[in-house]
Amino acid sequence: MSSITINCNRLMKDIEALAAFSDMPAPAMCRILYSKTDMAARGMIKKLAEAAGFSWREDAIGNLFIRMDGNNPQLPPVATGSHTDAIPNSGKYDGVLGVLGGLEAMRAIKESGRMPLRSLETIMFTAEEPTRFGVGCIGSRALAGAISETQLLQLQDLDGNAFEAVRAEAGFKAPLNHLPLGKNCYSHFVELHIEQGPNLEAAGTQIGIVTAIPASTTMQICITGEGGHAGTVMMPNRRDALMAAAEFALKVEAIAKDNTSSDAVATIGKFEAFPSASNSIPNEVILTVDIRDRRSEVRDEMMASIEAALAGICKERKVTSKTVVFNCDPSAESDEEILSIVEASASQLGLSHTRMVSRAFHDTAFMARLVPVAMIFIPCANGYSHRPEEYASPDDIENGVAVLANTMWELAN
Ligand code: HGY
Ligand code: MN
Ligand code: MN
Repeated sequence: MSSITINCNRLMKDIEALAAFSDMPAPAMCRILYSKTDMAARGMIKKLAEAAGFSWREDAIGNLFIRMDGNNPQLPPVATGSHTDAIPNSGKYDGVLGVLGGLEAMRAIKESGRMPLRSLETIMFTAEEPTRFGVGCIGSRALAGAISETQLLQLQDLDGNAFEAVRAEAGFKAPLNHLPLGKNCYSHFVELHIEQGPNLEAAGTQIGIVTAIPASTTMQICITGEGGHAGTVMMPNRRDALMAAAEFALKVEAIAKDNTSSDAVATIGKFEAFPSASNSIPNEVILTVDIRDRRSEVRDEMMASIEAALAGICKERKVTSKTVVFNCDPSAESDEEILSIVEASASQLGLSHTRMVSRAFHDTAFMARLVPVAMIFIPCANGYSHRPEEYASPDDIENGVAVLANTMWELAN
C-alpha cells in the first residue's frame, strides 16, 4: 500500500467553489442537466483538471473523462467518478464528492511522486439525476450501452424540449452512435459517495464498503377522469382524477410497507393535478412512482401489485390511466477483489469499516455492466441527502478519499 497524502484543504475549497454554481440560494443546491449553471460547473472542473496537469475529453452527451497517464497507457485504466448534477433543493456533496474526490485522489497519487502502471481516470457522468428527462444515469447508461440512440432521441423534458435540441444548445453536437465504451474500457471502476442514509453515522463507522446497488424503477402515471364544477357535479356523478390518484398513492405506500422485504421502498415524488383550481374537479393527475429493492424480483413483484392496484381503482372509479416506465434496472453487485482491496485500504489507514448495500442508485450500477466495480461510502450527518442540510465532515471526506486513492493505487499496479 502506498502512503498517499490527501490535501483535504484543497479539496474542501474545491467543494465550496463548486457549490457556488447553483440555481437556488445557498445552502440549497440545484444544478439541472445542460443548464447554464451546469455548464459553468463543468467549466470549473475542466480548469481544475488542467491545473493538475491532467488531460480531459468529453463525449457527445457531456460525460467528462479526466485522465492521468500511467507508465503503460495502453493498459485499460483504473477509473473512478460520479456526478455533479443536483436535483432542486439538494445538498453540495451528493455526487460531487465522487468527482472532486476522484480528482483529489489522482492529484495526491501524482504528488506522491510515483507513477502507477495503469493510467487513472475520473469520470464526471452526465445526468445521474432523473430531474430533467425523467431517466436517471443517462450518462453512465449510455456508456454501458443501456440506452439506445433512438431512446435518447425520444427523451423530452417537462417543457417538451427534445434531448437532442437541449444538448445541441449546450454545445454537444457530435453524433450519438459512439457513446458505448465496450467491455475493456477500464480494468476497474470504484465510486466514492456519501451514504445518503443514517447507518454509518449511527454505527460510528467511518467507511462503508458497498456490496450491491438496488434494483430501481421510475414510472410516470397519468390518471384521467372528468372535470367539472365543484358546486354542481354531485358526488355520485363524479369521476374525480385526484381522488383516484390519492387512493392509488396510499395503495403504493401500502404495497411497499407491507412487503416482507425490509429493503422495499416506494415514493411518489411528483403529484400534479389539473386544472388545479379550488372550485374545479381535477380531470387529470400526473404522478411519478419510484420503487426499489435490493432484489430485482421483489421490485418486479411490487411493480405487478402496483399495476393491478391501478387497474382496480380505475375500474372502480371509472377513470383511465396511462403508464410510462422510464427505467426498470436490475440490481448490481460489486466485485469481490475490489471489495477486499477497499477493506485492506481502510484497515491499513486504521479506519473502521463495514460491508453494506446502497439504497440509492448510482452510476456504478451501469459501469458494472462493463467492468468490475465497487463503491466506497462515507457517513453524512443524520443520513440527510437530497436536501440542503446534507453534510459530510472534512475528516470523513479525507478518510473516504484516502481509501479511494489507496484502492486506485493498488488496482493500478
Ligand atoms: O435517486 C437516487 O438514488 C440517486 O441519488 N440519484
Ligand atoms: Mn442524488
Ligand atoms: Mn448521487
